[in-house]
Amino acid sequence: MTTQQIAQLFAFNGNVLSVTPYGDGHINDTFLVKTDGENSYILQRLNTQIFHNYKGLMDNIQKVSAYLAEIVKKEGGDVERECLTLIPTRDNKPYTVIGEDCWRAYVFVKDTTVYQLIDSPEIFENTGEAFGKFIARLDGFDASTLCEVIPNFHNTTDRYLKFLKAVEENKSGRRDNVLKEIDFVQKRKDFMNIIVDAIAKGEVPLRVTHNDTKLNNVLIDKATGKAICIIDLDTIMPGSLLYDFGDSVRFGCNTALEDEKDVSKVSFDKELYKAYCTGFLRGIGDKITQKEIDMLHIGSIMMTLECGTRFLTDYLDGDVYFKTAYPEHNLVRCHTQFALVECMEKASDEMIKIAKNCKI
Ligand code: ADP
Ligand code: GN1
Ligand code: MG
Repeated sequence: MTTQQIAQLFAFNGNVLSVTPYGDGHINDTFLVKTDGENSYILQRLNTQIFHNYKGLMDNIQKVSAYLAEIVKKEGGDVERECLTLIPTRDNKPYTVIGEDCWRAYVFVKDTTVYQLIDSPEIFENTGEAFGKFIARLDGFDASTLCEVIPNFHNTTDRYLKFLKAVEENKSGRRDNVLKEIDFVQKRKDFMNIIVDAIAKGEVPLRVTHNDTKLNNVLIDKATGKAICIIDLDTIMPGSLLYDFGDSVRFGCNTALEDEKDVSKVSFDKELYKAYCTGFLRGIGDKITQKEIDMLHIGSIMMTLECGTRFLTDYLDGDVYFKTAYPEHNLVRCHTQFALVECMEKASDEMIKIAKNCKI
């Protein structure tokens, strides 16, 4: 079936005029559907190789979106712009399965943009506030009703073991190219246990978290610069706030793109870090604990190290997880992440001070 035919299966208003590839996600295939009606729509093919339990995933999204929509409604907000709105199929199902693929659709939130790179502290502060608020709003949501879409997603102890397995198996035959990178991770083996251990000891709480808080997963209103809608809810599950905070910092405080080939362009922007901390702490309000504030810099380094290690693992496995545009793409991504880890390690005393001073 063509994407045009698949689009016809959903209860869109108006006739479908065009279906074109859209966005920069690494996992799903996203299309923009234009119609002769008032709205445009997002059509997505979920990556079922990664999201085996797409039923559980879609249940999570429905529950969380409905919960958030109620809150936004009570606060007098605009639900269609501030929340993801799923469009059912014409036979009223939340998604449709065609062969091995699962397809779903959302209202396209108009007059917004996403950033791959940011240099405006103000917009980044707004983003931090939106993600902080997102966690605060979900504070009362019963985490036990959510399925764990990808088990051990941010369990960095487990990520380290998976990395070792990939090194050992060397499925791609590329191991000898990356001995320096392998050593980089191995030197940080103990560090990778810090958050996992803190959760196990009850020092850091498990919450309902987004788990994929990079900048292109939040829609920014073109007119106001406000971060109005958090998208890509596929990985909503119990997790730590340190993961959500850290992943935004990983992506947003890097002065280079995630796949910049010239690593000398990578640096850690402290002004943007301060902006994100300010916004995030304002958004989350009193829901954050002192221990979490004290560990925000660790979350940032951890998510960057985890992401670089995942890119390296995928490179060793033969590029089977992340979408790649050319053979060394995962290695290029790994290099930007490891360069950023080094910058953050050097800046960590300042990062601690910044978080302390941003506390309200
Ligand atoms: P992936 O999981 O592959 O990253 P996303 O759900 O993040 O997929 O979608 C990819 C891109 O599509 C986003 O970065 C954003 O630019 C755009 N997008 C997704 N949903 C919407 C929406 N409801 N309204 C406007 N743009 C959207
Ligand atoms: C993937 O789907 P997308 O592009 O928003 C990945 C994240 C990584 C990110 C790196 C389900 O996010 O975990 O941090 O790429 N999502 C999944 O850019 O693995
Ligand atoms: Mg995304």
